Amino acid sequence: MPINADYEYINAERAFFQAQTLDEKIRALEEMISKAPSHKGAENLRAGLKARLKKFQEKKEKAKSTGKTTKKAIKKEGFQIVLLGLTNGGKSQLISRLTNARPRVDSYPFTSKVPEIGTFDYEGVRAQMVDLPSIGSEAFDIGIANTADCMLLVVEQIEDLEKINPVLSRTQGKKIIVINKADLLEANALRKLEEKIKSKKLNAIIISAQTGFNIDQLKEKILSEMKVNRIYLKEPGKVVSKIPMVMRTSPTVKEVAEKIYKGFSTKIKETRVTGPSSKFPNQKVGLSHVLKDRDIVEFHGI
Ligand SMILES: Nc1nc2c(ncn2[C@@H]2O[C@H](COP(=O)(O)OP(=O)(O)O)[C@@H](O)[C@H]2O)c(=O)[nH]1
Ligand SMILES: [Mg+2]
Repeated sequence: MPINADYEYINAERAFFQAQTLDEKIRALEEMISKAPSHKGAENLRAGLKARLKKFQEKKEKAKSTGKTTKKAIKKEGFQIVLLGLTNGGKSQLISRLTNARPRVDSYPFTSKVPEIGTFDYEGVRAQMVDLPSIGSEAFDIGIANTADCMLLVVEQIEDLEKINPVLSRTQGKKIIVINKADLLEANALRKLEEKIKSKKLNAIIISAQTGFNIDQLKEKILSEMKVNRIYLKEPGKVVSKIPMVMRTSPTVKEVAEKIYKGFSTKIKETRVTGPSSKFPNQKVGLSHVLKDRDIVEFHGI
């Protein structure tokens, strides 16, 4: 926030972040420019705003002349996780931590112009991860987030959520608040932030995309939010398969058997289960038994 930003400017900025169309954004930016502080210290701010307005206007002209939008098509394949946040929050840095994608990480605002895509691959679960352009940038498009299974709201402070929440009205996936740049906090501030999360009952985690602090905990959280069910198969007398079957809802033994034996599951003589859904290891269960995440299933007699 600029020095001595007054109330009208803050309002205009809020309108800008909530704007969903190009026209609304242009209007809000014009308002921001007219309400921006006029003193010398805010020169950079005003120049930056004008440059952004110019870009939006150019984009509008382009859209008019070609008659189409500049959306990049992203196919949803299986599970999808979307990164959302304001510019500079650390989304690009985070997707490099969590996936094989290596987008540009930059302190210059609005670096990411197109969505970056990577594969999140953790404990047998694969998901497509999309790093969207920052909210407020001309390239931002909420469309993809509306159908995502999980959203990571990447922020530097809890207050940033006020600018993110308004665009989430049509999203359906689980939301995890990811408070980044923990490495910049002193122990005391970190503890206070943790307390705030607890008292407000926020589904939040404090991380550092740069140092890797709490990244494994974040990965676990993503898995538990997506409610994946990993079913490991074991052939009698052999070791457990390393790669699980991943299912969205808790499957029955019959559903798993049908996936493997396609129409022949009735030939199974006996099923043994070891894991969270079994009362004891190697429990004998029927076809209607409901399995849980991380169960090991062994089919006999087929
Ligand atoms: N100190 C610190 N800086 C970070 C962290 N994550 C990202 N940054 C810095 O924040 C700036 C913006 O990061 P970037 O990933 O490009 O943000 P984006 O605009 O949300 O994609 C860069 O200068 C990064 O080096 C972090 O965990 N700690
Ligand atoms: Mg980025």
